[in-house]
Amino acid sequence: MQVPNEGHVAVLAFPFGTHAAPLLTLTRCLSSSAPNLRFSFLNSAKSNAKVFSKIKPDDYRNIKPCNVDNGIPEDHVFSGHPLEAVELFLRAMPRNFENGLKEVVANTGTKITCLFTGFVLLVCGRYGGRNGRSMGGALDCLAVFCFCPYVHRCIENGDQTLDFIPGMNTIRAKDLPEGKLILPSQKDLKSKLKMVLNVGPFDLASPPKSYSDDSGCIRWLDRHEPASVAYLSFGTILTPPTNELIALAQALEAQKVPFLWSFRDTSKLHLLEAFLQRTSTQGKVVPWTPQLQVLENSSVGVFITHAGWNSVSESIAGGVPMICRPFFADQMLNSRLVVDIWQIGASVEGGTFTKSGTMRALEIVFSSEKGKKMKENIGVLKAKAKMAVGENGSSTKNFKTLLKVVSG
Ligand code: U2F
Repeated sequence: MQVPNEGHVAVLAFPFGTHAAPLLTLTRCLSSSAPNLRFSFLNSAKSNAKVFSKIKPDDYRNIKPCNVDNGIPEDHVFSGHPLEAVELFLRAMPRNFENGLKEVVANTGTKITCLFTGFVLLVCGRYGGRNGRSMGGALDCLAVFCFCPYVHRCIENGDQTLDFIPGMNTIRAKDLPEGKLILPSQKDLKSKLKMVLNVGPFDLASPPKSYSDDSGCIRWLDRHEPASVAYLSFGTILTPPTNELIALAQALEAQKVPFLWSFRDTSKLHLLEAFLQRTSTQGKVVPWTPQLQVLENSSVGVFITHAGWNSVSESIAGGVPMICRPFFADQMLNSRLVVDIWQIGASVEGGTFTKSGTMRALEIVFSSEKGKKMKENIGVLKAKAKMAVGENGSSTKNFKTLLKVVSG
């Protein structure tokens, strides 16, 4: 086998939610186009095991998974808070990545020629990396992160729009990601973002060849009328609170909408026991779906989502309008893009699921002129996305530039 010897790219992944998987997809695209480069994929052991288990070793010959410390002390007892592991990992940063980088340099005897990160990080620029690269979710979200220190100084109330940031005049302060942000100064970051290359969606460029569907979701969907089914999923981290789960179930039952529900936290299913019995022929509730293929199935008419970036992108690729109920991080901003800017979805009145608000949102998407327009708009966006990843598309061109930059 050819030994990669023309450069060493260190890819630093954020091991929570659906961050590492799309970063690995991009790394695989780069590595197959640049077989002479060596890629080290630095990530927590748990996340590395998960994302690499989904691909065949032949598909990542020049990528080596490298595990970094997850920051969890040996005798640690988890309190049950959903963000505890994230907090511990962030506390271990950047030391854990620094140690990981030292280790891969020592083990391979090759210094790092490019640092490629799944999130904005302070370690760029050290360890011999002359190229610091970053990728994340929506470009608008990255723009907001870049301006964050400035934004927080300028806003007076949540409804104020961000018209002091070029191109963001319809985004409101309350759409911004909350919480702590690890950011260099605005001046420092601006000097690093000399080039912005928007690439993807890669699933449209090279759709996965196979998928598993243990619960028979696609067979079930195939039995339904075009654009008649509501698909529900809230990603890989969260489950809506109990009152909202009940309101959602009541709305689906009252509207008699066929539904496919990816219900992650099965320990909460007992809360909906009576509903599940009454609706056993109307809907299907499963712990996991092949979401990409679900959204491409012509029977799906709406996606009820938390507006995680991958879900939004996959819904656009499938041409399915959304009902957004964002919870945290970039989800408010993504939802605002979907609902108000691209007009390819609806929000729920009051921002949380109630029976009447959800019924109204379903009516809008399924039966109103506005809903028809959303379907048209998402069709246009899907076509643009397809064009972007086509032979002469913007993503393809940007990818070639990125390849040159990464190859040094
Ligand atoms: C975090 O988001 P999540 O991981 O919770 O949600 P998504 O970005 O929407 O990604 C969910 C992925 O899981 C897949 C689905 C998406 O690729 O296709 N999936 C599936 O295949 N089957 C299922 O039954 C359910 C999901 C974070 F919370 C968000 O705010 C960020 O936007 C996001 C990306 O950075 O990461």
